[in-house]
Amino acid sequence: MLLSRAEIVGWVFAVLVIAGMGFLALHGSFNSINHARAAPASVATVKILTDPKTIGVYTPAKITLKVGQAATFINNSNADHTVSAKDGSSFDSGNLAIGARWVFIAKKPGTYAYICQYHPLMKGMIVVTA
Ligand SMILES: [Cu+2]
Repeated sequence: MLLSRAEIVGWVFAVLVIAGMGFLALHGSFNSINHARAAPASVATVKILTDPKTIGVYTPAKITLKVGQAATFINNSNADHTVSAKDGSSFDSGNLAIGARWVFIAKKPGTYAYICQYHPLMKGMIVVTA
C-alpha cells in the first residue's frame, strides 16, 4: 500500500503532536502542576490514646508546624474521636473511628486550639508558623 504525500505529512504531524504532548506531560508545565498538588510530607504524628479521665488524650498535646507541612493524627484509643478546631471553622477531621488516621495540612499561620466534639475535655494545640 502506498501512502500519498498528504497522508505521510498527516502521520508525521500526528506523531510530532503526540510526542510533544508526552514531553510536556513529563517535563512541562503540567508536570509542575502535578507536583504542586502532591500531598506534603507528614512531619509530626499525634496519637490519640485512651485516658481514664478524659476518655482520650492527644499525644503530644501541642505540635508546631510550618505552613505547607502536615501532621498525621492516629486514633490508637478504644473510642471514636474528632480533631475539631475550637473556633468551629478552621478544620475538622470528622469522625475518627478506632484505628483511623487523619492528616492535617498547615495552611495559615496561627495558633489553633482543638478539641474532640464527643469529649470536650480532650484538648490539643497546633501552632502554625510562616
Ligand atoms: Cu473523643
